[in-house]
Amino acid sequence: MISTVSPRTIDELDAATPAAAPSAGGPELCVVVPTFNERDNVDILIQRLDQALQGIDWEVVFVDDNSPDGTAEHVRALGARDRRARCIRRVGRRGLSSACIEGMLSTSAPLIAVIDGDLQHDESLLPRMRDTLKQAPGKQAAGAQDAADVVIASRYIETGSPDGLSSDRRKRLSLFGARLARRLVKADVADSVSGFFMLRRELLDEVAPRLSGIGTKILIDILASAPRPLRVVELPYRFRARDRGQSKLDTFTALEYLLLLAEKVSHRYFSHRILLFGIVGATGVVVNLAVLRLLLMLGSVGFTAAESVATLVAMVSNFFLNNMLTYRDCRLVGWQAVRGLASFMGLCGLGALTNVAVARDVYELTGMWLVAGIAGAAIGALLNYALTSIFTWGRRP
Ligand SMILES: Nc1nc2c(ncn2[C@@H]2O[C@H](COP(=O)(O)OP(=O)(O)OP(=O)(O)O)[C@@H](O)[C@H]2O)c(=O)[nH]1
Ligand SMILES: [Mg+2]
Repeated sequence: MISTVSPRTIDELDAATPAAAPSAGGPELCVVVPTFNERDNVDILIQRLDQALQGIDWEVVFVDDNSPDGTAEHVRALGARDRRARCIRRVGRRGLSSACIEGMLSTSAPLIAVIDGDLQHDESLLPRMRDTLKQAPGKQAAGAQDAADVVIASRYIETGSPDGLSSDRRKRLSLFGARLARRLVKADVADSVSGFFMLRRELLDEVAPRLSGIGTKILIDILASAPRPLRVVELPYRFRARDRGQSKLDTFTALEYLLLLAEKVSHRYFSHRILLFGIVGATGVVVNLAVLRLLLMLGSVGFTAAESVATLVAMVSNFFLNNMLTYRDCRLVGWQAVRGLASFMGLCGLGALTNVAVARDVYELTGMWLVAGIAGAAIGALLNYALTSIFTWGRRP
């Protein structure tokens, strides 16, 4: 069901709603909205929330990754007049899931909903989602034994529909993603890739330390991180088409999704970053050899010069690939990228020295060149990963 909203202005809402006088305690419901370049959708979303959530004490938290279109400033200006609207502005960070996590952790409301900021989710479902979560144990629908932990707005049950997805390919991918998750993680639900759901804050507190926060599928992250079987209820809804603004999905979104599933299935023994760093390192070896071969074929430089140039080219290529893939959520741009490249090359130089020193020692100890070579390369690569993670991209390894 697509809701229609009378186009009241925010100023009219200020006058018409009891927004300035919330209850003495905190709000009952917090609606978390991740945004990147959604300025034109903010007012309409708040109007629709205002209409849908009559009689409920709610707040909305926009988590904006420093959108160039000024979404954060716009929300702040609204927040100055309506204390239900808050904004977390993240600088130098990107990522839908991690934005949702920060927004959810920022509230003290007992019920937390996550909804997209592009108006594709049907906010008129929120009261039913809240009622379902608030139902006392024993009063659930037949079959269920306890109050729900999570309520998911689902496109893949009963009257639900994914029709608003922009193409048939997107629809197929979305359904495939949901089925894959159903098989691989503890998520026996029809629409585990939904970005529209509501949960109790106790569940959030339980799972928060285990969340991966990569990519866009925060619901799967939550379902797969729960230490106990969850009581999940799905309510059907029709996904709307996007009217304003642009989709932020790109070719890496699918890769991030697979990495999230792999991290969840392996119970975090495997870190998506170290895997990507390793893959990029392997491409670096190919680049190094290809450039070396090319320069030797051209015949204009000797071997040492050719190998030096090839190593430099491989380092530069590794830096940019890591910046684009491994550290996509905190990508360095402009002068930061130039500084990052310098620090990456310096630290990789340190890794190379360590590689040689370890290999030499192991060779002296064992006399086995292959073991020595592998030991040196492994220690050097781990050191590169740890040091560049901390000093180049400012992340925990
Ligand atoms: N904070 C933050 N929000 C994001 C980011 N990427 C997307 N969003 C927001 O997350 C919501 C969903 O993003 P969309 O790009 O519309 O993705 P989608 O709805 O799955 O895909 P479409 O069907 O193509 O629109 C929107 O409100 C976006 O503004 C991000 O990197 N950081
Ligand atoms: Mg969208």
